[in-house]
Amino acid sequence: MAITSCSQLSEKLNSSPDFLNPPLVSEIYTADPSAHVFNNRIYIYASHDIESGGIEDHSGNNFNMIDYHVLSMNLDGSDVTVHPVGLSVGDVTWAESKFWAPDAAYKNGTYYLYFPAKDANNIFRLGVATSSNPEGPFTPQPTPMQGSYSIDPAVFVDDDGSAYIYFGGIWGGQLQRWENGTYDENGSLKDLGVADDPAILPKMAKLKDDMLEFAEEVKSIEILDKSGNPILTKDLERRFFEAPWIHKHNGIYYLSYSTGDTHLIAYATSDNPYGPFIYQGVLNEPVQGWTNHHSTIKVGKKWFFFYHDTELSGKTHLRNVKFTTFKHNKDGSIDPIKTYFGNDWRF
Ligand code: FUB
Repeated sequence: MAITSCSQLSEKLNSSPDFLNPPLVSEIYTADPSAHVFNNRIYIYASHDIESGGIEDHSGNNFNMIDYHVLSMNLDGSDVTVHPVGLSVGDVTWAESKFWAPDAAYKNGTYYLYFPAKDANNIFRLGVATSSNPEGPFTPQPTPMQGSYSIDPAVFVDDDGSAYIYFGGIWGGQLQRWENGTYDENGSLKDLGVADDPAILPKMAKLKDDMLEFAEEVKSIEILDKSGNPILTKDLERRFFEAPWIHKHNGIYYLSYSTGDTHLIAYATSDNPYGPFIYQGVLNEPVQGWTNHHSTIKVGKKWFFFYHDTELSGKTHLRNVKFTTFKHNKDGSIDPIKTYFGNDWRF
């Protein structure tokens, strides 16, 4: 049953002391929420988790999603709706499998859905599909975005209308296989987390005005510590793993991302959308479940943090989307969000 009002939200809150927030919907499993405000309503572009029998391993073999349903709700959290399928893997000629974390953007009357999928060669690419409605149905472009690879696209539209796509994820997300500029199945050893080398970095590119293609060569986004040194591969609690997201507050760009096997959402700041970004701290502590993936939106004066955990299923590959609020301190820092009070769920 969908949770449809704020009073239902608080009833659920009281019934599960281990969890700060209730699942947004329980009709389907949902994950990797990318939230946006369109037409005075919150739209959440999420993965649709399913049971596929895949065995849990380091390549995400248990995440075999095949379609997207957009979720939406009023600005006060009421009237939560699970929309019908917005895009199916079968509709995308180049895509074979693995509809992982999506995002969306709006420009000039069109809504754009950005998504990763594996192609016939088992290589992750990024696709884009368009619709005149925020919930779809979306019509995919016939080919992946040229020059795209890896997973977890997140599109940030700056105040001047410039749009940037951020993406990447190591291990199952294959980013380590692109370290030399072309696809190498054996990849880089850096992703193993033992090297003194600088860690593999998230990627970005400006989008063309049509929002369908990269306007420039893909660039790495530097993440540095406060002394200006690169975060190293072995620094598992700070190095980039997947799920990049950008938001802007008081003129500062905040890059937040998952640290993967240490299960944190970390954040780093910059005065430029291209970085370099300076590591600042933890944005979200571990949730229940292996993956931690999030987004942020501002509604009026309030900031909301969307995330997922596994409250409904207890299984890492069957997740449920939730949200809470957070604040920026006067100095721009953000206190770590804590949404799970059960035992630490770490490998
Ligand atoms: O949902 C599949 C993958 O799990 C996402 O792409 C990652 O960010 C992680 O949440």
